[in-house]
Amino acid sequence: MGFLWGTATAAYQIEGAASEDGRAPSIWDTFSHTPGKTLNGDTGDVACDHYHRWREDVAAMAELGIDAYRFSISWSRVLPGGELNRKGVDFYSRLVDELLESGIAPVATLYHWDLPQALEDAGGWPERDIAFRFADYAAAIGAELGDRVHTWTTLNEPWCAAFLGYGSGVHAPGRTDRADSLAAAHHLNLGHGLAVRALREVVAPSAQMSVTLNLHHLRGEPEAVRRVDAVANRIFLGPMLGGGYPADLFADTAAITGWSFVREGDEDLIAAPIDFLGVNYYQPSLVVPGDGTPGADGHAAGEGSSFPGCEDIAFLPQEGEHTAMGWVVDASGLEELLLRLHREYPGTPLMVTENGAAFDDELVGGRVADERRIAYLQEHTAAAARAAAAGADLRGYFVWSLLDNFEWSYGYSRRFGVIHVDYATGRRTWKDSAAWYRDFLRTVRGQDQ
Ligand code: PNW
Repeated sequence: MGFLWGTATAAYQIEGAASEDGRAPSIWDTFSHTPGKTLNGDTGDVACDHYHRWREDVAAMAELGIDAYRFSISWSRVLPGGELNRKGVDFYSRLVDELLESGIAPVATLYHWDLPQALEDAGGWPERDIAFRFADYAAAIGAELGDRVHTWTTLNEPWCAAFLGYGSGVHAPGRTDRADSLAAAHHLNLGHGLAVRALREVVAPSAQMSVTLNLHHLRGEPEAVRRVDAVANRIFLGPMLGGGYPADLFADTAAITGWSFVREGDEDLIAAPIDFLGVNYYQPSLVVPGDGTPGADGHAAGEGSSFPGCEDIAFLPQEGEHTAMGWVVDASGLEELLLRLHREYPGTPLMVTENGAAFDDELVGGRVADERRIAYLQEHTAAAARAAAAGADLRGYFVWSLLDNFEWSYGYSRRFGVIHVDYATGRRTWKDSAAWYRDFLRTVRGQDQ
């Protein structure tokens, strides 16, 4: 497998068809339909209607000339009541066939935050049982697609699932209990390890296993950096890459939980070997001792905390250009992050599984002149290349996102796509950045030969 250039999406953000062909509700259906939870009350009911327009979307990917497409599978579409839903599985099976016929490698993520609501009703990620249900789901879908999908990612950004979902509550299911959020993180870790093992039993022996983390690249006061690093990064990196939980994490959060949910043997299960680590990067963070103002972390302020034990640490605004998310544009953070991983976790191949930016795009006369996005992608692909040249074992880079889509609690107000979507009609229009990416890939390939 050579270097993979690609684009990424996620099921709830693009598919729509929320109650079609036997799909059951997920926590994001419930959350987005709860007044006040998403901007303008936006939901993923229709989204980009990718469920019906997938053929057109794959054709666009072929025109872009990407090597690989990173998408996620909706758990509640394929296992709505615990039994395999043939129509739901067939959707992904057709998508995978079309990708392969177009010469595009499918990179499938099992969990991009859309937990079946029935499993949340049974307690959700703070309950241990869910890790085993997740492994059952992995085995079931792996048996269906494993002959054709050779690259698998268990979880997308478990930090967001645990701490935005159960800590600050700005993501589904919108719960705000710090002890629960730490238990959720552990059960996501456990689910990951169990799913890797379950997949290995049913998919091709050569299949690549991975997990994707949104690692926080931290700068600032060293003790603040250490503490945020523990609960944002090493809480996952440690156990998943075989080093177990960091001792400072347990000490820092002792007043919140006694971690009794970590049982003997769990760390061995979580450490199931993976073939590469997926890294999602958008911006660095600047942290210093602070007064614990909620929302000081630059994320929307919920009632709870998205960094348990770090309530007295402030996330400072950073100098420079900002995207429509309010995120600073700083590609040096990506280079430094990749080099840190190379240093601290040697021998773990890396893949940038998401990188991109939302800007206030305007569709004028059939064109979106998104030169700031082009500049962002140029700077970040260059930063990734510098890290690779300095020794990081980088295996791929995926732009977030192929299409404008449902940006979680921001609804449709934030546009990350290289392809513009008119939500009233579903119509797709290439932004200038899509043409840039196509030309960039042609140039890169020319240099490879
Ligand atoms: C990631 N944060 O989300 C997700 O994987 C995508 O689904 C999403 O559309 C994309 O990045 C852009 O936001 C994140 O608060 C959400 O640090 C929040 C954070 C990071 C990533």
